[in-house]
Amino acid sequence: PDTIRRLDYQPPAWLVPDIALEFDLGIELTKVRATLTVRQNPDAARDQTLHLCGDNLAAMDLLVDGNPAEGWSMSGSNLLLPLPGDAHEVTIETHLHPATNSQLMGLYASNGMLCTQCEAEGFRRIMFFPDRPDVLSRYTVRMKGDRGAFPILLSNGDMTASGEDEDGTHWAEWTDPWPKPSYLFALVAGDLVARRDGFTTMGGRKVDLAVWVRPGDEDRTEHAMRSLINSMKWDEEVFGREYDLDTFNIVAVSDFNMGAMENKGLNIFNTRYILADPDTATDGDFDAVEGVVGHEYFHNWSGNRVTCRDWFQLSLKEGFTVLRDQMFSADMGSEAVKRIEDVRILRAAQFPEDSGPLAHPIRPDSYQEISNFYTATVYNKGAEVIRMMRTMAGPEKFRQGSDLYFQRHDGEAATCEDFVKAMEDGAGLDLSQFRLWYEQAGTPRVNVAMTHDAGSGKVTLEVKQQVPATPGQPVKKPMPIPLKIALFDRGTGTHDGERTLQITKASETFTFGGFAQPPVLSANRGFSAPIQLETEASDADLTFLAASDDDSFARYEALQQLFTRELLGATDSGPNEPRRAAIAEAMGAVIDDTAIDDMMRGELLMLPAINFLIELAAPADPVALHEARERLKAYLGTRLRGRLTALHDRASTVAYSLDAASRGARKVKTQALILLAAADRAETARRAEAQYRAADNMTDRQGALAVMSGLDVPARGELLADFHARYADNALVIDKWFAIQASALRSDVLDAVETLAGHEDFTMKNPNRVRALYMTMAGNPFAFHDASGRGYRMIADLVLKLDPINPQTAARFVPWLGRWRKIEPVRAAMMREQLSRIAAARSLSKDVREQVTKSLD
Ligand code: B3K
Ligand code: ZN
Repeated sequence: PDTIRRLDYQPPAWLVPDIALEFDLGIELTKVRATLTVRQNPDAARDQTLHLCGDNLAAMDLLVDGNPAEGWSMSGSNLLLPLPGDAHEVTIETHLHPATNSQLMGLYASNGMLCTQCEAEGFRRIMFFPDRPDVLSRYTVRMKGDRGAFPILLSNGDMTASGEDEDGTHWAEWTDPWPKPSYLFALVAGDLVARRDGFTTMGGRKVDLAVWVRPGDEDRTEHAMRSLINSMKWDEEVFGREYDLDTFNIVAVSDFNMGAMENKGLNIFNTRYILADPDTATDGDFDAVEGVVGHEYFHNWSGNRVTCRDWFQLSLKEGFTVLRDQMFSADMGSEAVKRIEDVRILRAAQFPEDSGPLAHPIRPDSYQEISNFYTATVYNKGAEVIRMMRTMAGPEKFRQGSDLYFQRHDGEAATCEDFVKAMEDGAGLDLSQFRLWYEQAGTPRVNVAMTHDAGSGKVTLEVKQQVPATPGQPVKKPMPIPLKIALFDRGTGTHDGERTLQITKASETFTFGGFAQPPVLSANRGFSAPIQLETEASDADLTFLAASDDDSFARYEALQQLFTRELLGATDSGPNEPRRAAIAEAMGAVIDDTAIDDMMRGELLMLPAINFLIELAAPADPVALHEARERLKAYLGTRLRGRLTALHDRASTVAYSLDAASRGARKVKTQALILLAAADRAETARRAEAQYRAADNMTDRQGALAVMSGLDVPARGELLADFHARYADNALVIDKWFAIQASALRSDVLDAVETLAGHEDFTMKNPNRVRALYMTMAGNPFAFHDASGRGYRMIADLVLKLDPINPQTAARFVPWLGRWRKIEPVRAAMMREQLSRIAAARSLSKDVREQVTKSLD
């Protein structure tokens, strides 16, 4: 397989300043004619051959300056066209078959409409083109199609002309004045309705906004539209970024590989990140809509106006844009809760990646299939890296850095190095050592040991770091780490101010004076660096911080560490009684604490996920961890029964609204049920059933059903059937119905998944449905790590069956099996065996091949 390397980058020999595209649309057959103006790139080595990427295409017509092209050839699926001069006009026609495009890359059909997905390399499935992000062109798109089948015709930019023809067809022409790479091209044609609104930018531009959905879905678009307007305003206020077209369209599509796509002026979304109303979407779904709408909108500057030179620079747009969407969501809701949620995602998704066979730096050095690099590392760790720059610079200086970046590179295809340099110059930082965060993979392990000298009142912190070896990077250099700490006085419960330690070496010490008594160390406050921190805190210290830390993340973290200690210890030597009692007391205090809101309380009551514990226990027995976790839940549910039922009762009186108090009430309700269910099944089942039946919103209904679905009670089947019947015509809710059953902590969960795979609502063609069933099962350690190895077999079967249909989505299941090194030897061998079985398949996509080969190493 061909490996592409970052250091092999060469600028393109030919540029394409303009492209005109004409589409004759049809679900079965779409004809595309493109006219490219091409000219030699003065900044590249001269090459008289124009290299055009293609994927599954044939050139039905090929002209150069109006005459049939001569001497052209195919090299694999790419087209090589010799050109005599410096500038030419090249015309190419291709024929596409959208109805059979199950990969959902390029032009495809979804529910009778036509839409595109081009990032990263989908445009080459539409037209022969230098399909690389450093070739920027002005696009004019003319499309025509049947008025009845495709009443709405959309593309990038603004509509510049339209008309009707006698034969029942109509046409529209869209022009995008902003030069863009081919991955940002988009087209949508279909029977759609819009929620419309408007936004006036800070410079006075009046922008028409529309959210396009299938008829019948328009009532569920209000939140998406509000999120869009909030994003536009927020980006002006916080980053000084203004929108730059007269039109901004969003289209929701039900068959989509990812969450959404930031095509210039025409964002295309997975329906799950657009459609939301209280009856069908949970509070978490509302947040996801807001976050993804914001994310795609923010790409208009961080991604579109400044794009990537090559795909190794992906984190340039993705890491930065994730940081921007995180900051936006924090400003729209609770900053403290948002930070905890983001760290939880990082630990559950990115830490395992960073310590496994697929580990890569946020700026990878090589790839075989770029689709495999849309990872938690590039996205979420990428965001953490830029967040550290912001922490070091402070918000004002950081803004100066981002202003300089946008100003310097507007209209360009830039690199991560360009971003770092702009931050150095604009924010006044020295980032020479910091660049290691772009080069080295692996989560640094940082150990902080504290000593206190009673005589001098001095406290010494000895900080040691070690970056673990990762594939291709056996030896690492020490990283620069901004570590926020505070030293608490045990008596008063206060500290003398937060400090940021700038760690730069493998080992160094920091000394502070004025401590008559040994203080309590609070470290990595706010999760100031994406590291694994080890301290020698006693249980008493952690209990103290869980109760008194003024940094809400640190408070959460102290509780999580207590949980983690207990759960990891319990698998070897059973429960530690004093520690369990301390945890129960701390949890009780969390329930009683009137100074924190319910949103935060719900967060603090959550036990760490098994998939995070597996990381720490490696090699882990996942079922033993699960059992320890259930035992701790049962213990806490029993010890805190009175307080948890009172909490559930109190929260149940709060009326539905989207404000924080009401959302918080719903969050603690479900958390209380989860703990109570482990202690008293029958009584909790009654409570959950009552919550389900009384629910006037999806959060309560889904929360109750998820708890019920883990219990062996007669009402379980009845409620699941009720849920299905009630929402039979709502695909997104039926996804939830699949997911709730696949996430159940029950011994028959794998039987259920097998039955569900044969259900009439199941289809391999819809990625949301496949993920609802199988991604949920793979993430349910109780199911996936079943001692029989059946969960592993089912995922391998899925990968083999899905690969010919949709390789990109199939490849996303491989990393679950690739975590075999973290698991105890008997299961690890079975996981490997399934990887080998996939690897032995006669034909595999590049996507799956790369992931499987690397995972076996
Ligand atoms: N940029 C898109 C990613 C699409 C990748 C498809 N292989 C979504 C986003 O990050 O906004
Ligand atoms: Zn993105």
